[in-house]
Parts: sequence; C-alpha cells; structure tokens
Amino acid sequence: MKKALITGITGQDGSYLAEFLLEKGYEVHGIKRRASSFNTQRVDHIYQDPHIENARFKLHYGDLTDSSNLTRIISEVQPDEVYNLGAQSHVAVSFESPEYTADVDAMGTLRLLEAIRFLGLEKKTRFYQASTSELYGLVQEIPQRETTPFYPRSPYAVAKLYAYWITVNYREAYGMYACNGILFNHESPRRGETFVTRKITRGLANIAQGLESCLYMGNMDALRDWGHAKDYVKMQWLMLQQEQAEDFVIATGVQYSVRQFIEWSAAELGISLRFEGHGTDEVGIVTAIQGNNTPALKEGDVIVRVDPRYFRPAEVETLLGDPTKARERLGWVPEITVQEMCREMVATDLQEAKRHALLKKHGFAIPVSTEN
Ligand code: NDP
Ligand code: GDR
Repeated sequence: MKKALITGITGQDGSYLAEFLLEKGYEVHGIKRRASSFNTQRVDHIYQDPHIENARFKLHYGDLTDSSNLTRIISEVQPDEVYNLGAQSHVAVSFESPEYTADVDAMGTLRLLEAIRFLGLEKKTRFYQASTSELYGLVQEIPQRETTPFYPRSPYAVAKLYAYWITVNYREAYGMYACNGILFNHESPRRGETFVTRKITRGLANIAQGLESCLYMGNMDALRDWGHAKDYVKMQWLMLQQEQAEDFVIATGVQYSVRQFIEWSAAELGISLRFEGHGTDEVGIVTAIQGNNTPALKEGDVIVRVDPRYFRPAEVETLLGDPTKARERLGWVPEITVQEMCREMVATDLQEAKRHALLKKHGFAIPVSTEN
C-alpha cells in the first residue's frame, strides 16, 4: 500500500486530494495545525478513528515552520509521496504578514525537502510542490506556459518563487523526484470564504436571504482563469506518477473578470444586475428578480459596492494559462466548467443561507461571519 503525506490537508485542495488518494487505495497522512477550535471541517467526513484496525487516514500535529516536527513525521511515516499544499495562501494577507508568509511558503518547502534528504529518502519519496500562476504576476507573455518568465507581485508570490526554484534545485542537485504544478486559480464549495469566488457566492446567497445587505468588492476588472479544485488535484497525483519529474501548468485556457463571476452568481439566484459608475463609485443594482430565492430583495436595491480596502498594493490584473503540455503529456483535460462550478458553489451557499435564515426566523439566530 502506497503512503502519502499531505501538508495543508485541512485546506480546500488537501481535502479533495485526501479523498482522491483514499479512493486509490493509499494510506493517507496529513499535517494539521494546532488551533484553539476544531479546524478539520473539510476532512471530517473521511476521518477514521485511529483505534480501528487498518485505519488509512491519519492526522499528525505539525507546522511548516517547525523543522524537527517535519523531520519526525516524515521519519515515522516514510511516505512514498509528499504533497506540499500547506501555505499562507492568501495574496492580500501576505502584504500584511510578509515575513510569516515567507517562513511558511518558502522556508517550509525547504524544510520538507531537507527532511527528505536528511533522512536518506531522496530516492524513495516523490515530492509535489503547490506552485502558482501568481508567479507570472505582471505577465510577460499571453497565455502563460511553463517557459513564460516569472514576475511575482506580492510577498506570497515571491515566497512561492523561492519554493518553485528550491524544488527544481533539489531535483537537479540530488536527483530527487520533485516537481512543481503551476496551478491557476481553482475553486469549489470548499474554497476559503475570503477568496473572491467564495466571497461572492456566499455573500450574494446571504443577501438574497436577508442575512447581509451589500457585497463590498475590490478590483472587479481582474481577470482570472478559474477551474474546479476536484479536477486539479487529479493532476497533482498524475504529476507524481511519471517516469521523470517535470513541471506543468494546469489551467483551463479561458479567462473571465471578477465582475462576470458576480453576474453569473447573481443569475443563479434569480437576480439580474446592472453595473453603473466607475472606479470606487461603481455599484451593482438589482434590475429584475425571478424565482423565490430572494425574499429580501427588490428591484433598485444596490447590492454591490467597491471598498478600496480590498485593493492590493500591487495587483495581478490578468492571468490566462496554456495547459497544452499537461493535455499532451498527461492526457489531462478539466471536466467541470467555470459556469458549472459557479452553479455548485451558489447552490451550496444558498442552502447554508436558507438554514441560517430559517433559524433566525424562529428566534435561534447564529451570527453569520461577514469579516472578509
Ligand atoms: P487553503 O488556504 O485552503 O489551505 C492551506 C492549507 O495550509 C490549510 O490546511 C492550512 O491549515 C495549511 N497551513 C497554513 N499555514 C500552515 C503552516 N504554518 N503549517 C502547516 N500548514 C499550514 O489553500 P488551497 O487548498 O486553496 O491551496 C493549496 C496550495 O496550493 C497552497 O499552497 C496554495 O498556495 C496553492 N495554490 C492554490 C491555488 C488555488 O487557486 N486554490 C492555485 C495555485 C496554488 P489551516 O486549515 O489550519 O489554516
Ligand atoms: P488570488 O485569488 O489572489 O488570485 O490568489 P483571490 O480570489 O483572492 O483574488 C482574485 C482576484 O480578485 C480580485 N478581487 C478580490 N479578491 C478578494 N480576495 N476579495 C475581494 O473582495 C476582491 N475583489 C476583487 C483580487 O484583487 C484578485 O485580482 C489565489 C490563491 O488561492 C493563491 O493561493 C493562488 O496561488 C492563486 O489564486 C493562483
């Protein structure tokens, strides 16, 4: 039985990858951080009681900032594959906490690679690094492919640049099977609530149900190449099953604006929107309502506004990936379109909003977090 170790198992990708590897028959180990409250919601459905015989899902306390802990876990597990998905992954937050982001995202990757080498596992353990389209930042070529020069635009992207190159370096220096998946944005109903797609689907579902009144956005002109996380974790595995380690761009090859994603999400709820004004004065106004998902709304309501607080000190305006190499060499094509993904995300968030609204109606209001 193959053993995999996933850092970031409690995150969006970690949870889908763990499901995928368990289905493939792997023994799956994951590193979770100590927190003051439960933080395993995304993997609770696959949790296995460690007391049962032959449990194939095991969590270890750890942190990417802690070398001795990482070395001990790798020594205990002796993994065939390590997937380094753990990261301070929020670009805007990396401007607030640049040093911590570098420690986790850049040095954390080095710590893992060194642990594998130090333990003499460099010929046994295959290593996947969660690299990112943010490396392209101020884009030097459209679309972006494996050979496009990097130009990172945030402390997050600069940290990930180090992680990218140290992965290449350990492959070249020590003959390790180590590779980078340069993944473009991928989302799902499990996406963190403060990333733009989830903020939109959750925010609009809450507005439709009368739990919030307005969605405050940053740069709605930003263009992204969005795919579904479920499609993308398959690639992470596939990249470790080749004869030779190589780096791959994973993307859909289509881009849309943040504003378009707002329009689709609103339409899924039966809301037609008109955008008016420019820059920080731009607003989204309800022009028509269909169906019965929006008891709290009426035509003319302003439900989208711009708050400069969400602008970034340096922005990545446009990203568009060219996944030709992945398609030709690994036979990979994304199965879920961005519109299907949007529908799934809105449906999930609407269900949750309806639950909250019902509780509120009967006097059992649970506060809905709107901090984002
Ligand atoms: P998430 O933010 O959902 O998950 C990040 C994970 O990393 C969580 O499990 C988090 O733990 C964990 N983590 C954070 N800090 C530490 C630390 N100090 N030590 C150990 N673990 C830590 O990210 P995604 O699942 O979306 O992304 C997975 C990886 O892929 C990340 O590295 C991200 O940068 C990268 N990436 C993501 C893309 C995307 O569009 N989703 C695109 C390209 C790359 P906790 O739950 O406790 O916070
Ligand atoms: P990104 O994702 O920065 O691309 O990083 P995010 O969803 O945060 O932003 C995408 C674009 O939307 C614009 N935007 C807003 N973003 C947020 N979060 N909140 C807002 O209110 C808002 N308004 C507009 C942003 O400015 C940006 O242009 C994600 C992360 O998952 C990274 O870890 C990963 O490496 C990259 O995707 C690929």
